[in-house]
Amino acid sequence: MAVLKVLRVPNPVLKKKAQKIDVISDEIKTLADDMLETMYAIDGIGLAAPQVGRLVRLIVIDVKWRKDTQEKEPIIMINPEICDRSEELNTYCEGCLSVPGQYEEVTRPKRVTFKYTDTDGAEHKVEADGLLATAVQHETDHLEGKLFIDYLSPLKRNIIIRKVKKMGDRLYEPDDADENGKEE
Ligand code: QAP
Ligand code: CO
Repeated sequence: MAVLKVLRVPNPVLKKKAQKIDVISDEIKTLADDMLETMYAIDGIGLAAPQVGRLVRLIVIDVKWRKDTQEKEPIIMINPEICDRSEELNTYCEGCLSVPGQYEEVTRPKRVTFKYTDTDGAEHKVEADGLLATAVQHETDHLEGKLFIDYLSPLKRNIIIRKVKKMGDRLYEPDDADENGKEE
């Protein structure tokens, strides 16, 4: 298992469409495990393969994870697909490991039905609302090269990209920001 490097905006790989997975190889299973380890290591609840530089249709989600209790409920989804979206909408303040330290409200369908294949090759169909519904939409967007900041105005988006660029490769723990001083 390994913690992988997470690409950040404006890395062009994040704008590319990911390819369907035909064979659930050991390589794919290892990638999924590494993505989970990466996600937990940097406090995420969702991660898509393109974020670690792999353009395949694989996402991991754990909306149950709590750092304090170490409670985990990881879901690995291969070739996830949203089948149905509710007309009712919901607004959630979203973040993304590829857009560290930045959070903005995004409005999406409140409930979705989605399907995916698990690492044993079994198909699942799930109806979700709440955080899981938002997370699945956010992560499947990554497979289409779409980020949550693409729902914002170009002005807001550019400001966010500039801020992330300025962070360079630094980690985004609050302590880090303090050490390096000067916000502009
Ligand atoms: C996507 O996002 C998501 O900026 C997953 O400094 C977003 O895990 C699903 C994170 C909203 C559902 C609702 C972001 C961690 C994690 C940061 C994440 C940061 C540290 C984001
Ligand atoms: Co994201």
